[in-house]
Amino acid sequence: MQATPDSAVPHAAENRVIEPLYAEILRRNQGEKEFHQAVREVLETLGPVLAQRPEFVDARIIERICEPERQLIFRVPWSDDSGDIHVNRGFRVEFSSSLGPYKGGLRFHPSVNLGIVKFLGFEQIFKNALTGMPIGGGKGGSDFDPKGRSDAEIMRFCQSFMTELHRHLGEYTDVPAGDIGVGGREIGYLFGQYKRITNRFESGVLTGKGLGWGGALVRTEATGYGCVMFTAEMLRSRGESLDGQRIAVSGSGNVAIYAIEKAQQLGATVVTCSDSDGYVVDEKGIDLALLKEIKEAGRGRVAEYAERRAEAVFVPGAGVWDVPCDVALPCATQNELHEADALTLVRNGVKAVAEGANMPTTPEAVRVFQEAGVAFAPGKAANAGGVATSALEMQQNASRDSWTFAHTEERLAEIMRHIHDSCYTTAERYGSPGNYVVGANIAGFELVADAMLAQGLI
Ligand code: NDP
Ligand code: 2IT
Repeated sequence: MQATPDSAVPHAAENRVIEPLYAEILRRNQGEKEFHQAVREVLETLGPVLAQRPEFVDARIIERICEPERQLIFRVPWSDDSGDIHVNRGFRVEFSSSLGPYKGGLRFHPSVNLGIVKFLGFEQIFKNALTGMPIGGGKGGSDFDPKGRSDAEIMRFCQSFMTELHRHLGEYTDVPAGDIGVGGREIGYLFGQYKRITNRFESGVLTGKGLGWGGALVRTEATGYGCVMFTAEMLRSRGESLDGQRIAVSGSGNVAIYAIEKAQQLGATVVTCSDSDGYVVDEKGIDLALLKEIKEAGRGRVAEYAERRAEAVFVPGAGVWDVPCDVALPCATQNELHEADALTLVRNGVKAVAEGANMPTTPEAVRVFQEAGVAFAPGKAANAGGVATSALEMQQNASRDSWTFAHTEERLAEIMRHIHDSCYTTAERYGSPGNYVVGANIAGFELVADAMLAQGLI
């Protein structure tokens, strides 16, 4: 994936507080380009709030918020089915506990490194604040590649990973969940090992659990559903709806599949999905039952979808953004939608873009959308439904209760409306009406910064 080179904060020359802070962050976190990108995107929007709240500057909130409370890096040795030994690297970055226990997913993908975990953990702080739930920010994972591994290999890897990580977790301390490469199967193996080592059935220590042993209805669907609910709110504020819209989705994992499902429920036609081999275009609309069978049951590739469905075409080695659409939902990974893609989407008449993935749109592409008047929802707002429903899972675990699908989905819809409205009104209040990036960053930042002020210098 292409990343953005380090450079000074754009438009920040006038802001004498933020520019030296960003320079110092670059100096102290060398080579962590995705972390730099995520920090820059937040800092370049904070000028107006720092001008109104000088106490945040005096208390050095930015310096503190950009430095994780704790960073863990550990060895994960495991043996494959042939008895050969492998050594991977495990990470957990416990970024902020101002609003609650550290909360955020685990990613297993060969590209994982400290900079990627830190960008994800940093985003998570503000995202979790926006949900209005009592959760701090963290993220973790490993450079382990689960592709092509047997269930037994995945289990041994998860057991080795948790053998080290367990000492840092707890329902009041740090509560991981899934992300790329970590779904229900992995959470099961991780939970089993945690339980075995600690001799505690501590349901609230992980979220995304199976429904029979402490999991919550709607958690599987929540990120994709929430992203589409947020999109519907953005369109509603412009007097439109999703009904009849043509949608391009990238990715074909957990987030993409349930974004497609909710979009179809709301009357839209989704014409694409993808994986790292290429994309599928299906003018009749994605056959979701077939996609789920290939991806969820078979752990297969989207190319197989086109082989099995006459209406569909597979385009190898390319992204989906050349396909004309009204709404674009990037749901695969970071920096997957570039400036040239954004220009193509705008030329083709896109009206709204919502990030199901974390930071899938490069800063240059975000600017293209904003300058063209496209409604653009950053991931920390649009994909917050997943972690919000994780917090609902923790709530159910704490009260030893379980809620119905309908009740939980209504809670999710309420939360997404709340996030939309607080981003919208915050952007207006700080002089950038319609700018959800400004709204999300400032609304999330204020909540965390106020808690930090109240809790003293820690
Ligand atoms: P999955 O592992 O279920 O699916 C990931 C999808 O993205 C797959 O289709 C995968 O294709 C594709 N992908 C991953 N890495 C790359 C890459 N480097 N290049 C091209 N395609 C890639 O993960 P999720 O659906 O859970 O996560 C997708 C995104 O959503 C991530 O950015 C994640 O951080 C974010 N997110 C997830 C949440 C959740 O609850 N799961 C919550 C909020 C955000 P392939 O199989 O070929 O690798
Ligand atoms: O990026 C994310 O918000 C997630 N992967 C979900 C985190 C969670 O704790 O549910």
